Parts: sequence; C-alpha cells; structure tokens
Amino acid sequence: MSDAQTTIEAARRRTFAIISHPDAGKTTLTEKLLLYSGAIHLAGSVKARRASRHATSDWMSIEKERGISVTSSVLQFEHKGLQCNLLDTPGHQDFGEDTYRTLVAADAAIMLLDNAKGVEPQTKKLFHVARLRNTPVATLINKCDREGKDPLDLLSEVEQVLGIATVPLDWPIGSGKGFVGVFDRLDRKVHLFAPGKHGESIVSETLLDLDDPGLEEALGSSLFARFQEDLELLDAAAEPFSMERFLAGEQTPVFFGSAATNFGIGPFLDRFVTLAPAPGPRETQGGGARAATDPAFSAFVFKIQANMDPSHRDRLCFVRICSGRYEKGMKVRHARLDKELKLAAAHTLLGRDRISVEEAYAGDIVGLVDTQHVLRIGDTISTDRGAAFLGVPRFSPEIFATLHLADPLRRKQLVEGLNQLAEEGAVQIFFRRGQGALDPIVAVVGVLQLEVLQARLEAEYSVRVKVERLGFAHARWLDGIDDPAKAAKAIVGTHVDDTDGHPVVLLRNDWELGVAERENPKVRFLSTSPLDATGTVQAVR
Ligand SMILES: Nc1nc2c(ncn2[C@@H]2O[C@H](COP(=O)(O)OP(=O)(O)OP(=O)(O)O)[C@@H](O)[C@H]2O)c(=O)[nH]1
Ligand SMILES: [Mg+2]
Repeated sequence: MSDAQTTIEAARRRTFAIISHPDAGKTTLTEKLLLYSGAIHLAGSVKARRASRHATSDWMSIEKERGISVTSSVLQFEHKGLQCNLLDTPGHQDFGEDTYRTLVAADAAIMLLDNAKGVEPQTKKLFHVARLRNTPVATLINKCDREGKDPLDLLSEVEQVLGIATVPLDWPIGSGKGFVGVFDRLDRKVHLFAPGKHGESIVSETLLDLDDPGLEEALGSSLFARFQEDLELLDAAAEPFSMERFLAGEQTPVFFGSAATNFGIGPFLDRFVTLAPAPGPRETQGGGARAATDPAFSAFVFKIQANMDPSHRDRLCFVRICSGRYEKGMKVRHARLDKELKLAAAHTLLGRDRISVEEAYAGDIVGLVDTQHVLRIGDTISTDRGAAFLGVPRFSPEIFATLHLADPLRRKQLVEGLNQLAEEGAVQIFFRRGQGALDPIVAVVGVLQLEVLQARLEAEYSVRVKVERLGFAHARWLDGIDDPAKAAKAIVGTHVDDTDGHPVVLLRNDWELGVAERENPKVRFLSTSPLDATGTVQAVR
C-alpha cells in the first residue's frame, strides 16, 4: 500500500469524544449518531424499560441497571464518506480519570448541555480538561423537547462561565412540546421535523427556504414572527463562524436538538463531521511531534478493558493510532520495554460485539488483545524507532479501603480480579510490607469506583467482598530514597508497595503530609507513580 493511501485514509478520519455533566444525554446521543449514520437500525433508548434494549455503549451490567455510564466506550461509524471514531464518556466525577484518558485519544469534543440546566459543574471541569490540549469543542444543547432556558441566555452562560466565544450554527424553532425544527444558519434552510416513534428511528423532515410561502403556514403566525425576530437579532449580533478559531479552541459552534426525539440530530451530525478536524500531529516525549501522515505506524494505549466478552475473558487494550497503517499480524516495537511485539488481531466494537479489523489508519481507535500481558496505559508502539508519545496522566487516589472476603476460599480469584482491574486503571492497589498479596489496600479517586469494583468482582470473578474504608487521604510515591525499610522508619505514615514494587506512603491528612515533607527534604513525594512518565494532573473534581 502506498503512502498516498495512508495520507488519504488519515484525512477522512474524525475522532471525537462526547463530554458533559452526568445525565445530559451523552449515551442517548451516541446511540442516535449511530442511528443516523446507519450503523444501527433501531435505537434502544437508555432508560426505556418497556423495550428491554439498552444503549449500545452501556454494556456493563452495572451500567444497564443504573442507567449511568461507568466507563468510556468507542464506536465506529461512517458518515458522508468520513470514518468516525466516537468516544462516549462517563459524566460522573468519580469516573473523571477515565474521561480524561479518553479525551487524550480524541481530536475534538462534543460538549452536551441540558437546556434546562445550562453549564453544570462537571461540564465546566471537563471543558477545561479539553482546553488543556486545545481540543476544538462543539456544543450541542440537548433536551429541547422540554422547556428549558432561553437559547440566548444559554449562549451567554457558555461565554461567561466557560470563557469561550459562541456561534450558533443552527437555531431552534419553538420550544418544549412546540419544538418543531431548526434553522441552519450556514445554508439558510429550515428543517421541520415530523414526530416519530419515541425516537427509535430517523425522523422525517421537510426542508424549506426562508422565503418559502409555506413556512409561515407551517409555523403559525406567532411562532413565525418570533422566529423572524430571533433571526434578525442573531444576524446582527452573532459573530461569524471561524474555522481557525474553532480549531484553536477559541470559539464553539452551537447546535440545538433533542437526542430523545431525534429532532435536530441529523443536521447536527452532518455539520459536525465536516467541522471536526482530521488527525493532526501528536506530541512526543522530548518535545517533538509525529505527523499523522508519517508512513511509519505508531499508536499509544489509552485504555484497557478486561472481560468485555464473558465467553472470552481476555483483556483488550485500546490504542489510538497516530500515524501509518495497522495491518493484522504486524511487528511493532514496544517503546517502554524496548522489544519487538507481534500484534494480535485488532477489533472494533459495537457494544460487546467485536468486529475484526483488517487495516486501520491514523485517528482510528482499535482494541488489541494483549495475550502476552505487556501493554499498559500510556505505552507507545511503533514500526520505527520514533520517540514515545506523551503518556496518559493519572489521578492521585484519595479514597482507600480494604476488602473482606465473604468466602475465604475465593482469595485466588480476588487477587486475579484485583490485578486485572488495577491494570485497567479502575483501581490502584497497594501491598503492606511483609504481607505479600494478602489483604491489599485498594485506592480510587471517587467512591462510586468502589461500588463498581464490588459489582465487577462479583459479576466477573464470582467474588463477594465487603468494603471497609480506611482513614487515608493521600498516597505519595517516594523518590530519592536508598532503602525503603529505613525510609519507613524516618517518614510518618503507613508504608506500602505498589504493583510495580515501588515504595509508597499513605498519609491520613494534609498535616501528616506536611510533616513528612518537612522532615525529609531530600525525598521527593510524588502524587503518582514515577513510571507514569507524564506525571499527575489535578483530579477533575
Ligand atoms: N427529554 C429528554 N430526555 C433526554 C434527552 N436525551 C437524553 N434524555 C434522558 O436523560 C437521561 C440521561 O441520559 P443518558 O444518555 O444516559 O445521559 P449520559 O450523559 O450518558 O449520562 P452518564 O453517562 O451517566 O453521565 C435518560 O433518562 C435519557 O432518556 C432528550 O433529548 N430529551
Ligand atoms: Mg452515559
């Protein structure tokens, strides 16, 4: 295959994540984007219990039971000749680390707002995470089938709270039950929608020009008059859309719609895929960057997920391809281990269903089965000896617990399960010195992660545990010490080892941390493992 092919394929990739505060409708929108692209034919609305279907991207049993997303999922679809990789992320702050990692793999983001709630606290935090990497953000104001805030007020809320300029690229016609369509401000067409079956299938729409005499008749005179007023105001006051400013993360195009009824979703998707950027250069360690058009294959691992398929029980490593072309059975170099690795089959996923991939290009996200257990989050693989990509930062754990086994005979399964979940980054585990693998301490960023741990141990490893919270508040990896045993005597706190055998001290509060740092000026107290090369970030809380 020529390099020209690699360049053409990279240019038609669009890789984006959907972010928002919990419950704004990310998973529902994901489902509808799949519907509109033709990847699925009937959408199983997230909480529509009457049909016992669930959203394609919420596949874990705990996600189905609660109707929340616990982990991010990747879905592929093609739209208008563009190959899209869509990342649905969990909104709850306890799973913020997962969302953060996912954003590292994306080239653009869709920020979803609930029209009645506007910019919510978690939206704000995730927006700032996207901004750290200058990720272009498009805004979709969702739930327009319900009465919400005034559209103009929502725009100024986004501008004031998030500090980004807004440009409405479409505009809602009517509100709540009277929400009947959107006006596309770029091609100046009115899209009027006809109510469908609970949003399960694509809604039919009528396309009208602004000067179409049928428009006033369709809207009724008072809605028509209001619409005309809105338009005049927007055309006079709204700043023009600038692709450059959008790509620089300075301006966000805004759309209106309802993921529940599908109103506005078609026009949004059509427009969004043409605005979202193709994969660009990716920064590498040491200050360089690798172009997406580089013919050498390169990728990094941003997510590991075990047991997605109960009949396989294997671990899938999700990699984001940054350049070149993936081919089945290809040999790559593992940058951290500096050794050669033969790549097993790659998959893309639709919920739990795996689809084998023959070839993939820059921008694509594929799951590799890691039979040799050599990949971890942040690892770079490439066919040349190019520099490794900047890693995927971790959050420092703040909540600690021990687990009590209901059935002591299942200790082996517990250890297996914990190791697996630790590799996924779903929890971190620490071992007390001299106790081996017995009674490890588990550490997480948010309390809900402990509940997920409990549920997954039971569902995937048939291990029932009781969780007992411990009174620690900080974990610090010790750097610059010669002898861990001596350090344990000199430094206050509970001394443990992480899964790589690195010494860590657990501290109960800020005061203890202060004492430890003051009394040991030569020791560096790191908030994440030194193996996580790029260091830590502030938890998105
Ligand atoms: N009325 C209305 N309800 C919606 C719309 N979109 C989603 N919902 C409902 O909002 C709730 C949350 O939807 P989800 O799609 O699970 O939200 P989410 O953002 O994925 O939530 P997390 O993943 O837990 O953060 C569900 O009850 C949806 O049915 C919409 O356009 N209109
Ligand atoms: Mg969700």
